[in-house]
Amino acid sequence: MAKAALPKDFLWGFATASYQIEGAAHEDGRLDSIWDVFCRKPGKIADGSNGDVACDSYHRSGDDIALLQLCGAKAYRFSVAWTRIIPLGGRADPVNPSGLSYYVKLVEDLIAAGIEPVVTLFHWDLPDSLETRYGGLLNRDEFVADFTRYARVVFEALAPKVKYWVTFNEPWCSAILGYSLGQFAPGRTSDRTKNPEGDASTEPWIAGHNLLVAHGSAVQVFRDEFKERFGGQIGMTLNGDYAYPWDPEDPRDVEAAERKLEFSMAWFGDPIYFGKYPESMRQQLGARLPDFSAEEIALVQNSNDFFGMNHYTSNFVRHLDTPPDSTDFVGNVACSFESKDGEIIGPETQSPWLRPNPLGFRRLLNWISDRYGHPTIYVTENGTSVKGENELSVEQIVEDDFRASYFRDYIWALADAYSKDGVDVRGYMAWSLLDNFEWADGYETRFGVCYVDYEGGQRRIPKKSAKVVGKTFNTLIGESN
Ligand code: GBH
Repeated sequence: MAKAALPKDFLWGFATASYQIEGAAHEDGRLDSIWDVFCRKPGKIADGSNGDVACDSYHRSGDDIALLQLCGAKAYRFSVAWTRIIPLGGRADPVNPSGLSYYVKLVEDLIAAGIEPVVTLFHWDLPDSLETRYGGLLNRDEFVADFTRYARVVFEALAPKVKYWVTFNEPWCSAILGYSLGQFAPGRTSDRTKNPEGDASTEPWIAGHNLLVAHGSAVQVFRDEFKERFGGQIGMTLNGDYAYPWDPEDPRDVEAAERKLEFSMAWFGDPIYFGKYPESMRQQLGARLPDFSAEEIALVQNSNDFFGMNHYTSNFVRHLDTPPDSTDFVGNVACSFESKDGEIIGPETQSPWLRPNPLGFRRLLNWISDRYGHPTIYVTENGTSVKGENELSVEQIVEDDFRASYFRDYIWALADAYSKDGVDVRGYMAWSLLDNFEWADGYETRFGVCYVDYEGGQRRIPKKSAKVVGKTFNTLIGESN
């Protein structure tokens, strides 16, 4: 059997997202995104915080680049804040030159430092004016046209220098957390204790559909107007947990695990690679799942140059004998961290949904590869929080052995998928370069390989894991020589 190894040109580095790190929320023309507004609502964010200051990366990109260099990173994935580029968001609204120049300089500085930029166009921070004007993601024609124009403006400024593009980060989260559970902006849900508005039985599927069409439309612009001139690749980034059957001997659990994967990954993957939603979703959701028109399919099918994958954890999945609720979004299954045999999937972290299970990562890479005909995959996020980390002293936080072994194990699982299973995975970005605004969990949950002292002048200190990521890649890439 082949030895675990990665190729010389393997692209590895670290990832962040605009609202989680930039701060400067009201500077240089930036206007509110739906996250600024969501954070102001009582009870939405665990510690009552917001992204007004975050890691202040808007003023400290030099520090961030220095950290990337220290870590030996070859790549940096960041996202562009739509509200900096077109503060009001719409296709007839003015472009904000100072917003654009922030990202132009960031890209130039990264390249000067020998670091490849990987740019995400949308990591959840929709201009709020589009939400209030026409319902944001729920309005297909307006949203698709506005996103397409925004994408074109960013391509025009950055395509000469940026070779890796992600349209949307985790459309599943935008749709389910934003329109079903109401945990993320805009917080719509059928749960009337959380929001007077929303319909979890229909809106997530409409939002998801419109995200797919907007992705397809932006990709068409990229391919027609930029790709030939400047080169580069574009794709969508999906999040998915791996699903093991709760009882591997029970075919109904085996099927349930597969269905769970389809409801998360294949919801977006199948339209892009096959031009239709998975059968299991159509069956359960019926007409609540929109149909693709011929025009939409022409945009969506074959719109990935690569498969972008975010992955953190795995579940045991069990079938249910009762019919699905109209608000179900997992494929009518029960998920747990314990199997029928009492096997625990992995140790606890600070995030209730996250338990390390490196084998699940290898399995999911194989699942994607097999289902979609061995596409090129870039892992655009992978990482962990650490139980109780925020309660520790700085001296203890930087000795993050738990996170360091998470990365070591997951990166070896990735190398196994590449060298033993033949998965065409060419890049990996650890989440995250910095401790940052962890959405509804605020600042209490840390995901960074670098500690950020929010109250202490934004001091950044690399943790042990920052070095371990680089060391692990250097070992695995060294093996291939
Ligand atoms: C990523 O999503 C995000 O892209 C990134 O911005 C974020 O900082 C990072 O995760 C760490 O959280 O609360 O039980 O309903 C990862 C996928 C899917 C993880 C939804 C949290 C919520 C589960 N996310 N999940 S629950």
